[in-house]
Amino acid sequence: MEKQTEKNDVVDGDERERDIIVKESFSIFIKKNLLIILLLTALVLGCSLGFILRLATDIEFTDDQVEYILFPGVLFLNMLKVLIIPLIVSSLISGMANLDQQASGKLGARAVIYYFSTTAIAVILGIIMVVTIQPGNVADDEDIDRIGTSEPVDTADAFMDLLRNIFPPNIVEACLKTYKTRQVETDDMDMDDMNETEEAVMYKSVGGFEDKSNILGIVVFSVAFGIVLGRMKEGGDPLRAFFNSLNEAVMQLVKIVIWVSPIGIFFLIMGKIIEMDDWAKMFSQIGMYMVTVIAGLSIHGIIILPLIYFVCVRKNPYRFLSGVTPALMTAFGTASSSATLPLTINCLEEHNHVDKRVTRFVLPIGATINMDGTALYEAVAAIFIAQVNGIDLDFKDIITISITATLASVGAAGVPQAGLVTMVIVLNAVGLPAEDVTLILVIDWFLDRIRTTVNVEGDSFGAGIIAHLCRKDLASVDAATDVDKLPSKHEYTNGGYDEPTFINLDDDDTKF
Ligand code: 7O9
Repeated sequence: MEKQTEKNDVVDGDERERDIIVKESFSIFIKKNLLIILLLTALVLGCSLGFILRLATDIEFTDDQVEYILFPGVLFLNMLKVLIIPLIVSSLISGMANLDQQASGKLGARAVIYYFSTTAIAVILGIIMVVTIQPGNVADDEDIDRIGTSEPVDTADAFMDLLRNIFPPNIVEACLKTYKTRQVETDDMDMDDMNETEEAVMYKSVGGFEDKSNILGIVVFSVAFGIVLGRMKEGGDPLRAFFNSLNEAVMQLVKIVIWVSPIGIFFLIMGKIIEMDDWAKMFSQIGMYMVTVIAGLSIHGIIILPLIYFVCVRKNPYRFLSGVTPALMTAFGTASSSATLPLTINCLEEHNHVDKRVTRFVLPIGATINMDGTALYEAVAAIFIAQVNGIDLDFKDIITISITATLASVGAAGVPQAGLVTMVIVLNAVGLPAEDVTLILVIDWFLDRIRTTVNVEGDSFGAGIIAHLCRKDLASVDAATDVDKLPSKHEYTNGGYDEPTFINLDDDDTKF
């Protein structure tokens, strides 16, 4: 009898324990996924409400009203954007300064290899898609609405602007202004500094600073600063501590702003859907083009990038992706990989436990130069425009498009008003009519969201892959620095370094 009760007690205890475990794991599940649930709700609600307001009611929204609807979303965007400069400066400097020269060299080299190879794969995939689907041969130039105008671009000027922006003359000015050379019409008949176009309109290159942060300049300066700081001995300690602490503080702000993202994205998506032109008309005009771009981006994002991750890391890529879902959704909602950067860093560090030295180093650079989606898009768009105009491209042209589309995606952040400018550069390179970018602008706001999502996904996988490939170098940097800093053996009461906790960065937030 007694034994029985005892047994029951044990069973009861087990059940209670299991109950507690179930409840705990449920609350952990909700806690872990609350943001994703809120973001999904925001996306779905934003889309459906937008469509309902557009289609099911007769309300004609004025521009002012659309602006009011977008307003909370714009505030959210500002909250993200205000973090970017402090975030990239402190991340890059502290990331580089906490690595030794050898480790940062290896990390950098692997990052560059990853960026170039994935971007090249994206471009090739885009070209295969557009050549097989032939979206331009079902569409007729005359039938497509054109919006906006295209500005003449001089490729050499754009390239020199890029270099000028990489090496800014003043770091404070770089936070506010970017250098840009414009082509302005001129009546001046001095032939020396004029370029003649086919319409015999005279243009003259005029350069100057325009209001836009020169991110590329800030990134390059921060990397250089971080490398030098990493090589300094004790003399660099105060600055290292300062930038580590600044970075930690900015990341705390990021954690707060993240919780505003569902509200921001709800209004951004709803406003955009209300604002958009007649969807059916647009689809009938360039529907196949949309299908080609979306199919290419999907194959790259759902098959190729995960496959590359699996081959390099041998872990489930989709599980990795689920950790960065909030960043991917924000990328879709904001159409800006720079505004998404704070979330990307947070997701990779908090959910996927990617080494902080890797995320801090690789992600700001990835957000600036690694744009797989953009490269794929530009290649597809250029060949689409050729098809619409009935222009045959030979193999040499296709190679030129691949190279310029890759370079355009790398340099986009350094060229002001990049979207259009880089597209025009790709078109100019193979002699396609530059004013035809206006054919595809109608749908650009939508395709931009998808390619931005792929851009952010490429950056995230890149960080995961590089962290995996460099894990041994990082561990040896840990061992070298931390063993030095640890108290000598006799100060331990438990007898030494049995627990190599210093190698595990995940639960040591104070390390940097
Ligand atoms: C897309 F790293 C950061 F956060 F510092 C950073 C800041 C600004 C990185 C990049 C930029 C930046 O200015 N990027 C930029 C990107 C500028 C102009 C055009 C583009 C291309 O944008 C993509 C596209 O249109 O395909 C896309 N919208 O990834 O943001």
